[in-house]
Amino acid sequence: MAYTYDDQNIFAKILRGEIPNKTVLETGHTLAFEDIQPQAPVHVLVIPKGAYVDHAHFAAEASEAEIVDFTRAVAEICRMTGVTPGDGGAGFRAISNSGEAGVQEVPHYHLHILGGRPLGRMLA
Ligand code: D5M
Repeated sequence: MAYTYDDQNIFAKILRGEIPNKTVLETGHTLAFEDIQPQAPVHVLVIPKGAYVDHAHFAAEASEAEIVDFTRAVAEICRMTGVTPGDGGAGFRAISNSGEAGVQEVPHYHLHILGGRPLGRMLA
């Protein structure tokens, strides 16, 4: 599978510092910032710094260091924002919209972390 990455997407611009963001956590390979249209009291977007379109692209082409860094950053953000179950939090949901049917608006891989309120049973 060949992936085409649009380097003019809004998260690429955030990574280049061309537009501001409210950073929650930055690590070597990962950036996390507040969603501009929050759907819950905690709504953080986690993105790899590398140019990946979606989860499949990231899983196929990112290095193990990038994948480990991203995965651990997600856990750290949940801890920092107080949503981790068993660590004082009531739980969270992590969602990655992918492609047209998934209504992915920004073509740079991102995980939404939602929490801080009861999220209901259904995903969509
Ligand atoms: O959703 C993309 C998400 O990205 C959506 O929840 C709004 C958010 N967004 C868009 N622009 C910005 C900026 N500039 N800062 C922070 N958050 C932003 P998806 O459908 O998953 O692609």
